[in-house]
Amino acid sequence: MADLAALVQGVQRGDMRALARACRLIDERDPRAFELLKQIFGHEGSAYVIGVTGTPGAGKSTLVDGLIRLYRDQEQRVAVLAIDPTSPYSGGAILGDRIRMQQHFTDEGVFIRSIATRGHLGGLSRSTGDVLHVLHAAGFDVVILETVGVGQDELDVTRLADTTLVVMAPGLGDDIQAIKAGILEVADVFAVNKADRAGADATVQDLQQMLSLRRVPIGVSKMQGHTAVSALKRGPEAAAGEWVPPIIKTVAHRREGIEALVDAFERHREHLATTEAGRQHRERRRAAEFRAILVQALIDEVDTRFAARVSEKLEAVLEGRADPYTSAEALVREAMGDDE
Ligand SMILES: Nc1nc2c(ncn2[C@@H]2O[C@H](COP(=O)(O)OP(=O)(O)O)[C@@H](O)[C@H]2O)c(=O)[nH]1
Ligand SMILES: [Mg+2]
Repeated sequence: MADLAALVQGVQRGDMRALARACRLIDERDPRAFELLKQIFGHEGSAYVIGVTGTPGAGKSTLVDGLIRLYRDQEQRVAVLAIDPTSPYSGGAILGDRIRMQQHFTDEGVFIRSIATRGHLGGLSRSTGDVLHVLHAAGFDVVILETVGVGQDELDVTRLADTTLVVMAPGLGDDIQAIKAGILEVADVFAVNKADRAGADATVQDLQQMLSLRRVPIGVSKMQGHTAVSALKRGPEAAAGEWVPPIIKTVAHRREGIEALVDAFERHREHLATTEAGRQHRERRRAAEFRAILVQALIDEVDTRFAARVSEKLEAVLEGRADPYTSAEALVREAMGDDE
């Protein structure tokens, strides 16, 4: 426990080794991780959390690199969590990015870590959420969550963010994928990166088109549809305080458009801080987190205390002697202590 106290203090000081250790304990679901999370709760700062998602190759990592530099120039402390559900956290797709980001490793104001744990209930968003608490406690000003792709896990992760940036690039077939992946729903800001390439303006127009369609309620006439489009063009606060995702053109490797991006983030942050929608966003996030923690706690409890009963029931289900519904219901009753 003296060990734990030292870890808590290290985390609160923002000590890089303590942070790495805390992340490892969370990855491993070590019981000490929960003690740590309990102890730091209520002593947290509030980092501004930016989720970055989009098709592989769109330029997310290059943009994140530009963002780190800009925030560091402003003397803000930055943490980056690279979310990669497909590979173990020390390797895979992240490795290239790591090498690129190595220049930041000697900077005490930058913490970079990848998260790749699979198989946790509540998935990646759960362990990412835990790590976020640690980073808040360590007093970072900005946390960037960069996903490798745009699957459901990644979209869940971006829901942990205050602001979600969706990065697109011309010629990647982004538009169709975007609709499929529900990206329009999660995006607060769009970057159309690789604006040095042909087709960037077309990508911007496609996006504008899709956003305006989304904003027209079903059954509204074409004329009103027109109104919605022009309202969109008037800027982010156009329709009665509703946030309309701005579209920013960037050329990440030349660091063009990064200031405009950060400016859009600031406006969205302000929007969240001052509107009912922002309050609801925070409340939904906390409610979802509590449910995920509760469900995990219940499962852990059942698994440790009723391991034998769980396997008995499972066997009966596998052998076709019992149906899974009745079996699960019976187990829950037993666990709750009301098996009459
Ligand atoms: N032409 C051009 N290439 C870029 C731009 N931004 C990034 N790239 C290149 O695109 C490739 C993929 O970038 P990366 O940041 O790794 O994309 P990620 O997979 O979304 O993280 C790299 O070779 C970058 O150098 C840009 O604005 N213009
Ligand atoms: Mg990347």
